[in-house]
Amino acid sequence: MSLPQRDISPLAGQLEQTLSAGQLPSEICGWGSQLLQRLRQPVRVAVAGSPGSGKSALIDMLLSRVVIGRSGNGLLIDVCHGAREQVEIETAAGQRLQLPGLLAQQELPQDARRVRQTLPDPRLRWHSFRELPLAGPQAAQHEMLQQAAASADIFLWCSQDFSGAEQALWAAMPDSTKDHSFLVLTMADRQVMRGTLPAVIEALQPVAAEEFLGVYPVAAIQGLTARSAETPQDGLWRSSGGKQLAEDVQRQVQLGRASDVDQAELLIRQFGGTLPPQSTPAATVTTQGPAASAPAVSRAAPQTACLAAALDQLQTGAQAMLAEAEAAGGAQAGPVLANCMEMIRSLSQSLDTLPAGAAAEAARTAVQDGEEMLMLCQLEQDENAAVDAVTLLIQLKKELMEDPPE
Ligand SMILES: Nc1nc2c(ncn2[C@@H]2O[C@H](COP(=O)(O)OP(=O)(O)O)[C@@H](O)[C@H]2O)c(=O)[nH]1
Ligand SMILES: [Mg+2]
Repeated sequence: MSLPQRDISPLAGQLEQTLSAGQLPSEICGWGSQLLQRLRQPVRVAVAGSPGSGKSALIDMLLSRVVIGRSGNGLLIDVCHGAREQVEIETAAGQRLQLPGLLAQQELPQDARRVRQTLPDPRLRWHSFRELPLAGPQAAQHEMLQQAAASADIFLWCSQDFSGAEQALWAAMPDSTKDHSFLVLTMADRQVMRGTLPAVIEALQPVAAEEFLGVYPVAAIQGLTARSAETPQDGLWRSSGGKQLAEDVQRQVQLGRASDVDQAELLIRQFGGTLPPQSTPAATVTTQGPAASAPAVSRAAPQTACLAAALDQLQTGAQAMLAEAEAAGGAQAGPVLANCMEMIRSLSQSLDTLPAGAAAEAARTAVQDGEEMLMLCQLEQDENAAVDAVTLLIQLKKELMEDPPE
């Protein structure tokens, strides 16, 4: 479950101004520029491993749909946010081809060298994925990883056994990368069948504790099935190991973001700038005040007034419920969940009254997805589920505010 993320572009703008005012000591300047660059791009998640280690399946699972599939075997693949589903292919001859749709549906040219997939998935605004295939001589893999360390914030290392050769490659990575990375034991279902999983985990635990945030056994095919089924299957999502990994990666993404925001605010305060008005401390549920998003509502076109009202109601209602759910605990979960469901249905009705258009369509999809997630929450009926459900509403509101249907 993803938590709401605040719009940090005003803060980035302010930081840029502070930097360009030229009053910063030179040693701070480099740091400031790097910080600005990080604020302006999504957190970059690299999914690395040998061919066939299950990288594509893992990314598809995290995207809840088959995006890569079996295509692009052995290629470097970026999956990023974009207005439409599109595949950009770079060939060895330096050609660039653009094809609409998903990589999984494409026949790639023989000499394809790298691929960039764009998707209008709102989660990709906050973090992008890069599939990083590791093959060839150890020295070449080492070189590739060292370069990748500079262009990725979080690594998911995919392997069935994290062999000695892999351990040697990872040992040479910078600590700053190790501190934000996960060891993913892929194809865990096979190991479960063979009865080998507990022993493998036990053997790897010490190295994982030292070199990663942890070891995560994942059965990606099952995880994807759970996420993409018509009736979402929370039990399977959990038991596939996908839920834990997805949540922990999400947490890292947010921690990284919050720390960048803190640093930017510190730098601006220290060097004479004023912070943008909506600048509040780190991005958490409780710091998301209704005031923060109010201007976007009032900018909405008249025909979206009913939507704006619905969104406002969503925000107010959600926050009240969140406070209630936190205070009252499990006893209140049922009514809170029912209330969330009602709110999202009324939002869905408001969207139905909007004129047709790509943005309205995207909003409908977002609300539909939200509805599905809520169904998932309802399966649990406990305090966490209630908090998740309300968080989801706040997140949904945030998404709709960022991309309001015209
Ligand atoms: N049983 C099982 N098979 C998997 C899993 N993940 C991937 N596979 C299969 O393993 C093969 C290689 O996976 P792929 O994701 O293409 O590996 P990549 O080369 O690292 O991208 C494919 O046939 C997948 O269907 C899993 O969790 N369980
Ligand atoms: Mg692959």
